[in-house]
Amino acid sequence: MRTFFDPRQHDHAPAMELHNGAYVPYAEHRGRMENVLEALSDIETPRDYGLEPIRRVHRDNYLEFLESAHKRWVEAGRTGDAHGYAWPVVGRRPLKLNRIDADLGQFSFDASSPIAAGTWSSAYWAAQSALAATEAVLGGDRSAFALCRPPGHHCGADYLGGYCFINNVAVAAEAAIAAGRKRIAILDVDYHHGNGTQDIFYDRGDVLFVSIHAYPATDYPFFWGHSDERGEGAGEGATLNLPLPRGTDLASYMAALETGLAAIRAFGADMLCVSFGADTFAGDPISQFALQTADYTPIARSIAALDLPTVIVMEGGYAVDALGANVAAFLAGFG
Ligand code: OKP
Ligand code: ZN
Repeated sequence: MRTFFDPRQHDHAPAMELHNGAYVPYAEHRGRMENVLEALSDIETPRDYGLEPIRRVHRDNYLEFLESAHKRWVEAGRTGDAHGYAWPVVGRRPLKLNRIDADLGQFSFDASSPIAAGTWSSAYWAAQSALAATEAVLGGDRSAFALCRPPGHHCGADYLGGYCFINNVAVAAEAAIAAGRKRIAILDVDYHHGNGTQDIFYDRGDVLFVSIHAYPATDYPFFWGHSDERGEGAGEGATLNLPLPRGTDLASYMAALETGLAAIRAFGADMLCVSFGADTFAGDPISQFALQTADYTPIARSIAALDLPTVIVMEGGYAVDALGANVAAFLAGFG
């Protein structure tokens, strides 16, 4: 399977994140990718598809903010990474504010995603990797893998959060639609609910979003991913949330997966995009499912049995020493 990664995806290097009341080293670090790169071979760098495919997903004011935020932070006399501290929980509306701290609140939903000097470059190239994998699949490959870092599924059209800045899987889906595909299914198997992807396609009938994740009552991102969120307008019924309890093992995971796969079959997709997070692994330091490395192969085999052209996009996975093996086990299922 062709695999895409650009070395500029390493540029993003925030130092610390707010975790349970203290600043701890940033969990979504370059060592994750280094472990995966060691486990895979023949990595290709993507070509540059430009900003246009990213603008199909994200609003211009958000992209302008994201590209300039760290520079504005430095110009405001700050050191280190840009962190927000105030959020418009009530009455979020497109106010034009020019203080960097106001914009950090306006364009984010949490405090877990500081913006560093290299953030824009890495997020941009992660999206280009997703576009290269999409191009491979549109060109006839059965599947392709975009080793995206930073991940993307928590960020929406005009907000970042959850270590995510550009929604790579949404960029891939929109590129497929722009190339003439009519119905896209997105299957999100990261431990955390893909709230950004859900929001982006919530009112769309041509993109089915199916997510298997930890109950948002116990786990981040809390405010999305509940089973009563089913889409709206033309997208009514085109969102399916399958939350599972902490401690979920392969048997119960497979039962939820079969429900999700049945919905994808019924939808009649002509292409599949998978948001793959390996943070469902038993050893993940920030997650609480109980999957083992060998479990990723039968999971992937069931997904591959849909027999759809498939773009696989990397999301989370923080048990760094096992990440390469977990990714390799998953990709092996598409063999
Ligand atoms: C990103 B992905 C809490 C910090 C929460 C956000 C987790 C983002 C996960 N102590 N950090 O879905 O793997
Ligand atoms: Zn996750």
